[in-house]
Amino acid sequence: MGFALALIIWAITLATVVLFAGRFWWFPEAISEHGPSIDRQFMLTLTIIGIAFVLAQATLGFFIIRYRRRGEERASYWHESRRLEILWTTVTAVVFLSLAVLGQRVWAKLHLNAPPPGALQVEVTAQQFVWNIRYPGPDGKFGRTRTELINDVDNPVGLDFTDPAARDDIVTVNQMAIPVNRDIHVILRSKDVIHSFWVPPLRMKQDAVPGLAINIHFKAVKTGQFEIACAELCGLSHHRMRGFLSVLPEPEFEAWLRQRASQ
Ligand SMILES: [Cu+2]
Repeated sequence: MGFALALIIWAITLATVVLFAGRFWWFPEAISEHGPSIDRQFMLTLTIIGIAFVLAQATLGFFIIRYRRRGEERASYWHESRRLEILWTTVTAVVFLSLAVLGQRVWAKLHLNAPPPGALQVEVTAQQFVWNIRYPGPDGKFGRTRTELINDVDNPVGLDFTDPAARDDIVTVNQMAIPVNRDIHVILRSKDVIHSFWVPPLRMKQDAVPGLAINIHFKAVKTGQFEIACAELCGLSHHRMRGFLSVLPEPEFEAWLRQRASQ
């Protein structure tokens, strides 16, 4: 029995390693400037915990065989080794804290630093179960909004058209376009419950919280069509909350924006 159990544990360990190392089901290609540093951090963490996992499971199997029942066991009395306890607690803490500090650098650069000056501003307002995307229009200023003007048919963010700055604002539903190679500053809001703005190829995921305007920034360096998923269970139709992100060359983006403005 001891042998069989050890072999099963080793087989599961091997299968797990093959699944991860073979990358049969992996992330989509990163398209943002910061994406590779997130992927590097992920691989570093995965490699270190992978080694710890394999060592722990290999040792577990070994002990199961080494100390299996032979019918001649005798009870033994012993006390834990304080030196060993201190050693492995310290090693685990050092590895864990180092990884946390390294990861924090990447995260803080994105989430704690202000968006670079000149970044294109886009407001994303989540609601059950769509993404409302707003651009400030030619004046570069978001116009005033009032909650009592919100109307899901033709004014989803409640633009107040008595404010001249609001008249040229461009609002789309589930369709977001951004220019490639330019800093983008997204102001994230929610009208009802907590949602989460997630574009996997951007390596960017951020909760949208009612009552808060959360600022994130990123730069896409590859063009293409991508999906905006909601990564926070937000209601019965959460799975249908799906937007589209087009990363376009600057002239095409300008044309896209002009076309939206004329609608
Ligand atoms: Cu949602």
